[in-house]
Amino acid sequence: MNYAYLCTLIILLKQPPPFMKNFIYLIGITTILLLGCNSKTEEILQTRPNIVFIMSDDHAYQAISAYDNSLIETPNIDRIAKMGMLFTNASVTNSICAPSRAVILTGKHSHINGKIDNHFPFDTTNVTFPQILQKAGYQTAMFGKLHFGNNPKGFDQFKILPGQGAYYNPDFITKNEGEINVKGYVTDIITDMTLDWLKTERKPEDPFLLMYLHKAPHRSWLMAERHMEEFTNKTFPEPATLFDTYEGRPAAAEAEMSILNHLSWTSDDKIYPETINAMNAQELTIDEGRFENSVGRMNTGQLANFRAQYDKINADFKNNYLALNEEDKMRWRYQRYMQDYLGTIKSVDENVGRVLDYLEENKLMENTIIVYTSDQGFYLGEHGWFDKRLVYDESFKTPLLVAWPDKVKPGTTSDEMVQNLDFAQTFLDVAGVDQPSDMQGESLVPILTGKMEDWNREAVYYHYYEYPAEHMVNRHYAIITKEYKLIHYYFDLDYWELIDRLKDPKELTNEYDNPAYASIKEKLHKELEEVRKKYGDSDELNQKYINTFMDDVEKNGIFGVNKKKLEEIIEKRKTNKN
Ligand SMILES: [Ca+2]
Repeated sequence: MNYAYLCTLIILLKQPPPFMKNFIYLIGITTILLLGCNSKTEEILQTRPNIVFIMSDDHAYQAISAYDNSLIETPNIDRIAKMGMLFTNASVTNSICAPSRAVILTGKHSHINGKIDNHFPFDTTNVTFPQILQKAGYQTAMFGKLHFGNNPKGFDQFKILPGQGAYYNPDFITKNEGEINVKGYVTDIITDMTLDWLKTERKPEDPFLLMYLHKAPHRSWLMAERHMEEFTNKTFPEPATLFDTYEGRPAAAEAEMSILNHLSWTSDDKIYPETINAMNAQELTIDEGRFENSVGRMNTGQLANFRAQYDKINADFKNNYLALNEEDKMRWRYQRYMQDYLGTIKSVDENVGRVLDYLEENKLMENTIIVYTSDQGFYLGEHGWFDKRLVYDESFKTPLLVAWPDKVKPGTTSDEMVQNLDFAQTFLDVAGVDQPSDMQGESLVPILTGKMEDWNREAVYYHYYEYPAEHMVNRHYAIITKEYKLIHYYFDLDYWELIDRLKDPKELTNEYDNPAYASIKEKLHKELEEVRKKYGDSDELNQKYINTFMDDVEKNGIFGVNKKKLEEIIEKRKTNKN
């Protein structure tokens, strides 16, 4: 009996198909007993863990029942927390889609990996952790939304949505089949692709990295047909800060993320262009393009099911909306927003359940680390907002649930300040692969396995760049500890905010000029300078990124920005230069 045969037997023994189980088990045990185990076979027995990385797009932790069940029940996502650890202070370094993904893949802050905003494509000369894992013998696959402006490197298989992708009948860019169109609902399709890969392409002899990435619940929200009746008839509790007046926080006041004023009537609220035309009211604008790109993609059957529910909403809107006062208009739009946003999450939860079931049924749970996260959080009416970007908790924090049987104690919680910056090194650590010294995160394995003596982080760094752009959130950087946030808005506004996280968890008061916080302020300023130095960020880099962005905006324009405001910024920049 040769060595290769023995290896095959041992591998089969570890993950046997059910019908072969007893037979192989007997032969395997006999073989091992006859030949004994040398060091090479022991090495094979110590197989490296599989990694299943599940990420949704814009999934607020407020919409996961393991965190908070006042809006929705997510029993399947919650299974991961029950099996493992729920992080209550997990955050991102830059709360916006593609930059977050670049941080996750590179283990480097935005100012180092260069992907600071959604505007410019990702620099593919960056080394990513999937490339390293692939070289180390991992089988790698990615399905769903990447949102990078280019294709992923280091994957044996991928099927990704172009850009934001579509909810209905989406197109995919694939590694081996070119661009394809698939009929159906995007969350179901991404899951079908994932399960299909697990069933037919996964090599049982290799450990694998599977990135299963949902488009949902990204705007413009379109839920699966099967959830439309239930969710369009629900009423949700309002957040306490729905009517925030932004006192003492000028950047928040300038942000264009108001549910009342900045959602699209057609694509977000699903008010049909014909309804708006019939109402002939100045406050209602038609965004035909966005409507066409979302609802317009439905086929006849899908559209009939959609209209069966949304016709009633349009009738109610037409008959009642304009007579409401401003507060009630906000309430109406908040309910409309929540119904559709949470409706898309229902199918994410169902589909995560399908993948967990498969892993369980095929004995893949035991040696697999499963992560559920989002590329950042999202405002669900807090401060009157939808969207993300600002360093306030609902978008700065992100859900993070990690299961790893036998390694992570089931049902545990951690409030450590962990970030999306840490994923790359965590996965390399899990795989037993060297972590490149220029990565800037830290492995979360000590926290996961209860070795807290190896973890001592007390603050994290945040930096948001995309301005002037859609939603008009000023550029800002910040240091965040468990107790405080010190934030500098530096373009186009220039001022500081200090938030007392424990006293003011809703983040409504800027304490920066409050004398009671003088010594805390001083300490935080010092720590902020240290953390910027540690990560290699600086005012010079800020200026470099402003120049690159504004030079391009002045030449090519930018989508979704108020023309007058943009001209003001350009004019001010010229004056400052001279
Ligand atoms: Ca996102």
